[in-house]
Amino acid sequence: MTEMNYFLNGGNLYMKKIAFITGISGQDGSYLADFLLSKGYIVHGLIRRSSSFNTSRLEHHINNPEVYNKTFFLHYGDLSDYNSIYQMIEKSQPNEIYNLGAQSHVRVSFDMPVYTGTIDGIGTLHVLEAVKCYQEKYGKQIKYYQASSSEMYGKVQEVPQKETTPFYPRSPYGCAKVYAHHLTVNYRESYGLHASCGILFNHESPRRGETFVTRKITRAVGRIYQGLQKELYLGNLDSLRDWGYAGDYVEAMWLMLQQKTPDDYVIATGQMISVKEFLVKSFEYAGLKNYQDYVKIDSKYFRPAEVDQLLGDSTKARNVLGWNPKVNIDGLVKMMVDHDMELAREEFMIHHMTKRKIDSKKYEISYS
Ligand code: NAP
Ligand code: G4F
Repeated sequence: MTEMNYFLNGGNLYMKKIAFITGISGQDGSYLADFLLSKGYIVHGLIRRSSSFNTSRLEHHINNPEVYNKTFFLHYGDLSDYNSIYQMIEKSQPNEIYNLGAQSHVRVSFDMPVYTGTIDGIGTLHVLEAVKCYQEKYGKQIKYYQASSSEMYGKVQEVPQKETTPFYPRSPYGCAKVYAHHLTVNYRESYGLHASCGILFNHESPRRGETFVTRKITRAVGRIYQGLQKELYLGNLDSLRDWGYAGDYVEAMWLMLQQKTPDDYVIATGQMISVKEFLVKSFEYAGLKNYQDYVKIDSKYFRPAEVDQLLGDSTKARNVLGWNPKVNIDGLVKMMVDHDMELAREEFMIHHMTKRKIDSKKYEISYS
């Protein structure tokens, strides 16, 4: 234990809280790491071995010698590998675990159902079992957060959806998340784990993966504006989503683990718009009038079964946790388009400086 593990408050020395995050290199994991470090936590994260860099969202911590390997640590592991999870828990001795790691792309889960079930379903079981075994061995409680999803409501059984709404998943991803959700509730009820599920509706940001629809749109807006891309290929424009800001949603995860009693909470804005409306807002904000001039429909982006609409009722989280989203849909569009206009401007400058020919197809073709 070094002085980094303690903090001084009112003349007393306290141990810093320790958090362990799976999926730390993803959108939510990176915002959660920022949030917990700002609260004085020591943060450990699980990353996968990859042949290319997969830590771009964490570079501000990796490049900060005050933080890296002092209060912020990364460890190689995989949710499919129970040993790596258990060893990391023994090594980091966390007070809180946030299980955010997943194959999180719904369309891809139809192509890779077994892998998605293995990571999102059995991977969750690995983490829960490791927590249970660690608690039994050392008698120390670990609070557990499970990244459940509004995809579990699928073919929605009521509008809006709340904690008691029955699940009707429409994809291998949704099915795996339902399994992981029920496992978490079962470990809470069977073994007394302090385990909570956040049923989070879609949340986006400038760090959103580029194959999810909002980011795909805002990236294209920036590149079209700069003349780097001519067309944007999309699938179903009619589906409706309740989109919030990821930075707001990670606070809700933390709030769940600060409660005396574990429970499950819907986290959502309560506002729903269509993919088409998101398109219009993004193009108009950038000053590009007719989105129809650029958007083409490609059947490869449609799913075998679609989730037509998702609208969350987060009354419970607002009343019990005191959680409220700060960014609305227009604020989100502005944040993402502003960010991606700047990114495209930098890309354009590189083309300009290197006199590299612009190949718009490079940006237009993607797999998911
Ligand atoms: P994301 O950006 O796709 O991040 C997923 C993370 O999981 C990445 O760090 C990824 O690592 C990691 N991962 C993937 N496979 C793994 C494996 N086999 N072993 C260990 N780690 C693995 O997803 P996100 O948007 O941050 O979402 C976080 C969690 O919330 C996910 O569980 C997602 O299903 C759930 N969720 C998301 C939303 C949303 O709207 N964003 C809504 C509800 C629930 P790499 O970086 O190496 O790929
Ligand atoms: O951005 P999406 O891929 O998100 P989706 O499927 O709603 O899933 C996201 O939110 C879930 C929470 O509800 C998370 F659990 C999950 O991990 C993920 O973060 O697609 C949104 C909508 C869909 O209806 C899709 O069919 O946009 C439609 N869409 C239309 N064209 C497209 C495209 N989606 C993608 N990814 N790419 C397209 O070209």
